[in-house]
Amino acid sequence: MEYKIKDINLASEGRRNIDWAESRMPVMMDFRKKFSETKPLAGMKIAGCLHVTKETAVLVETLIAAGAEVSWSGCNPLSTKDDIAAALAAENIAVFAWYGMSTEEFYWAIDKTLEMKPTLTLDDGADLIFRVHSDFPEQAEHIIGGTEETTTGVHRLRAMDRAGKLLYPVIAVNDAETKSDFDNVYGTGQSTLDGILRSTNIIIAGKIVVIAGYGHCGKGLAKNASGIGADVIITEVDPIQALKAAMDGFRVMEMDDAAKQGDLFITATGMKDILVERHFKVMKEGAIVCNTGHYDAEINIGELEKLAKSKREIRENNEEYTLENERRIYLLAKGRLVNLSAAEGHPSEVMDMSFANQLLSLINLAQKGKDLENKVYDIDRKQDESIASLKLSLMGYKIDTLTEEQIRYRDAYYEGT
Ligand code: NRN
Repeated sequence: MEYKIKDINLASEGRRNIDWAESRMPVMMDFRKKFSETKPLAGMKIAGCLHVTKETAVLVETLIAAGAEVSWSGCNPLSTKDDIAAALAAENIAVFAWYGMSTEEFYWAIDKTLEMKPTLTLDDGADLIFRVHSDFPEQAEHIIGGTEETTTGVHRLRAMDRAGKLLYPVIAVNDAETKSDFDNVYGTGQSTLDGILRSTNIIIAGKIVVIAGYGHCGKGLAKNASGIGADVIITEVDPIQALKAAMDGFRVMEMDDAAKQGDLFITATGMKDILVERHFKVMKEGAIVCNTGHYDAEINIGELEKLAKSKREIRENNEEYTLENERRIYLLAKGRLVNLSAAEGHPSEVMDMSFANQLLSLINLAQKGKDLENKVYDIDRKQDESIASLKLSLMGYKIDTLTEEQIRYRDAYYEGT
């Protein structure tokens, strides 16, 4: 099987990391046992474009156990874990991913995965599905459907759907409650701080931490940062999310004001130009800026470069910019999502549910995708409930169930207090 990775000699380290992830992903391992018997993905060819991490490897090997043929690329030039890519290649899996890809190499890798003429696509950020629509529309003929992992990707696909441009149906895996209420909140809340700590080793306690965006990711991040002693400021454009931040006890203000106060800035908006020239100009000496959104457009690096009279890499994933005003600003992971570029992404326990949604969504597409329209579909709530129930029982929890009488009461309208 053809593959292109950094170094096959990293395979044994990667395999140990995948074994570690498997021990923390009981839902996926339960499904792997079940579906390796029934092979619901038999005959399916899946092109995947999603961060090559130890958790993704568990998803890839489960898709294969369920009968699929798989070809994989990473969905960010700085997020591939080379030991994991090596471990997959050593299993004869077609993987085209390495840390530090150029933009050209990034799209070359996506195109390589399309050579298999997939029947299903799996995306994180919609770069693969976009590539099919822009460069290989004829491939849509044999693609039954696709799935999308992340908020930004779903946002882009819903825009395509509204414009009537989708060439095949897509399932919004991100919007499953057992994905976004866990991965985006608890996962991002922890993995972003993980990336920041690995690249700076600063103390968070006592620091003024400015978080741009109070969506699922920003909420988890604000809770975790304040939990270890940060003084959190939230910036937002949505009045409802901003009000929630205020009621959750966080300071809320415009970025123009926060820029003067912050010690550490984290963007989690999915929007471009959150931190720009006028903000860099007023930041304190030693301010640290990073992004945890999918794309690197949130911090305007071009404007930071313009203001700098010099720069150097002071630590791995940590660049020191010295501005004309002699103040220094530190940019982490070149403005790319810091949790996956400077750390290992979310912990396995939350990816267990995100990827269970990927797995079940792909099986649904394989079985019923041909009858769907070319639009964005939400996860069926039954799927969310089944994943949550399985996760709970595997964690050793039992919960109550409604009696027949209670069900009648719930569904009736005539019974009052
Ligand atoms: N460890 C991980 N492996 C991981 N952490 C976060 N993500 C990961 N993917 C594979 C993705 C989340 O699901 C990044 C996406 O942007 C987010 O939706």
